[in-house]
This record gives sequence, C-alpha cells and structure tokens, in this order.
Amino acid sequence: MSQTGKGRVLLSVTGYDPKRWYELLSTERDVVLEPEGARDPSIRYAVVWKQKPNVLSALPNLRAVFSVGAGVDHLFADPGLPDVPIVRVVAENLTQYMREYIVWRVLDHHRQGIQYRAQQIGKIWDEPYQPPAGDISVGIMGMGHLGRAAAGVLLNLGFSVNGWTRTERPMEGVSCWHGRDGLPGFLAATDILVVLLPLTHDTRGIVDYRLLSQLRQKNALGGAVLINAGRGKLQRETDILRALDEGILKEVSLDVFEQEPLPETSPLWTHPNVFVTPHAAATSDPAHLVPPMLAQMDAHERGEPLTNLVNRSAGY
Ligand code: NDP
Ligand code: OXD
Repeated sequence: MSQTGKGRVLLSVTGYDPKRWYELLSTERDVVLEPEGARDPSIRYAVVWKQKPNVLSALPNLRAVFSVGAGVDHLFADPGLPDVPIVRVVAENLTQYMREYIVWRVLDHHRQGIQYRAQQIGKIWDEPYQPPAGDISVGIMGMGHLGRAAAGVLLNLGFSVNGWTRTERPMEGVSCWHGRDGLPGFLAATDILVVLLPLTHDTRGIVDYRLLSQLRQKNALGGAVLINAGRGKLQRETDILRALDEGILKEVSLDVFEQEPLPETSPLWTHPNVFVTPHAAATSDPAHLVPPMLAQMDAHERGEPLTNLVNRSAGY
C-alpha cells in the first residue's frame, strides 16, 4: 500500500515509450515500472501492453489488469496470465481515430485514390467511372465499439453497410449476419471488406484466400477491396497477394500485419494496389486513457464493479 492509501500500480509496457503513461498514472498513485516491482505485495493493479510472460502471475495481491489498448490478444499471449478481471480500452478518443481511419480508407478506395496517385506520377489526365456511394456495400467484420462507430458514418455518407458478428447484434440501417453460418451471405453481399475483429482462437487466419474469393467481385468499383485494421494475424498475407494477383481483390489497405514492424522484404510494401500504415489506425493516447483508468481503480477500491471487462472465454 502506498502513502496515499491507494494500491500501487505496475506499468509493464513493451513497444511503447512508457514515460507519458508513467507520469500521468503517477499523478494519483505510486507507479512501479517493470522490471521493478517483481513480487511486490503492494501492487494491486497492472497497466500493460505486451507484458513479459509470468510477470503478472508473480504479483500476490493483483486485483485487476488494464490493457492500454482495445485489443487484448497481447495479454493472452502470456501463459501465466493470472485469473483476475481484465479491463480493456473503450474510449471515445480511440473510437474517433478508428472511425476516421476506416472512413478515410473506404473513401480513398471508393474515389479511386490509388489510381489517381498512379496517374499523377504518369501525368495522365483521365477520369475513371465514379460509382455513387449507394451502389457500394461496405461489409464490416466485427461490429463492436469500433465497427459500429465506423458503420454509423458510412451509413450517413450513403454507403450500404453489412455487419458480421459472433452473436446476433442488430443495428438500424445495417444488414446483419452472425456466426460461421452467416459468413457466406455477408461476404457475397460485400464489395469493400473492413476487418475490425479481435484476434482470438476463432478468428486467427480467418482472412484467407477462401474467404476473399467469396467477396462480390463484379461490383460498381470494378473489384473487391480489403481493409484490415483489426490484427495482422487475422490475415494470411500470401493469400492476400495471391488474391490481388488473380484479380480477386482490386485493392487493399492494411494497418496491421502478421509480423510487425512489416519486414523490409515484404512485397506488400511495394505492391501498387496496397496501401500500408504502421499499426497507426487508432492510437492509445495516455492523456485520454489514463484518467478513466485511474477513476476505475478508485471505484474498484470503493467496492464498485469494473467496466469494459474482457470475456475470458470468448477471448475479447
Ligand atoms: P469489441 O470487443 O467491441 O468488438 C469485437 C467485435 O468482433 C464484436 O462485434 C464481436 O461480436 C466480433 N467478433 C469477435 N469474435 C468473433 C467471431 N469469432 N466471429 C464473428 N465476430 C466476432 O472490440 P472493438 O470494436 O473495441 O475492437 C476491435 C479490435 O480492433 C480490437 O480487438 C483490436 O484488435 C483492433 N484494434 C486495432 C487498432 C489499430 O490501431 N489498428 C486500435 C484499436 C483496436 P459480438 O458483437 O457478437 O460480440
Ligand atoms: C489497440 C491497438 O488494440 O492499438 O488498441 O492495436
């Protein structure tokens, strides 16, 4: 226990600069930066991103783990993950970043951004056919907090929107499918596929050649488009390249990759019909995410329930 009477916090972050997280968490609690704090009995909460294995299981009085991101697959990679509640990020700031990214990528593909950039390099003055938004169906795999937020804006822009979820989850104005049985119908009605799924045992590798082949290829855009901002291990990159080469896919935007950073040798870097961003669709900004984390810790210590909890059996 710290001098303030509040439980200590372990900050265990790899791949991020933890400085800002440390400073902001420290405004209200004693914070221990891993590798300090091993087996410290005064640590009640852990704030983590890709924590080292078995660090959390060594803490005897850990009450809850907070992920600094919306995705929690990084946590489940730890074989010693203790059986305490896991809180993930659900925050308007992060949702807005993702909403912007999805709308940006859908509009860029819809308005032939890739073709115009190539034409500009060749100084070519040519206007390709421009289908109206209403002639294009955007299908979103994963209609959770982020998928539904993107769907709302796409509907307002006039696109037809399809959604696919694990459980039945209707949304007004969206044609909804769920479960493996619903997948063929969803794909057959989709021109631009947006992937916003979590990475779980059920979803790993789901975006493969077989799935991509089921998208609607004869469409107003002149081919199917893939946008993945969920997780890289949802996709099979060799299958995506094959689908591009065979004309099954017209264009692709990828924010996430099987291996990150994307290796220099990956053909995705230089493919003319692929747009790459470095896992930057929706950043976790500590200025917006730390205050609700601290508020949750305070509430938990007052005996109130935690919110935005991960369903461990579903894996997200
Ligand atoms: P949510 O948990 O709110 O939503 C997940 C959605 O995926 C739900 O609709 C869920 O279905 C669906 N789903 C899960 N498993 C399956 C399955 N087996 N079959 C069909 N549908 C499934 O998550 P968020 O919307 O907050 O985030 C989604 C993901 O986005 C994160 O897990 C993370 O991987 C990624 N992400 C990427 C970022 C980036 O910068 N690239 C930033 C933030 C997040 P149901 O509704 O039935 O539960
Ligand atoms: C997240 C991410 O899960 O940034 O929040 O990928």
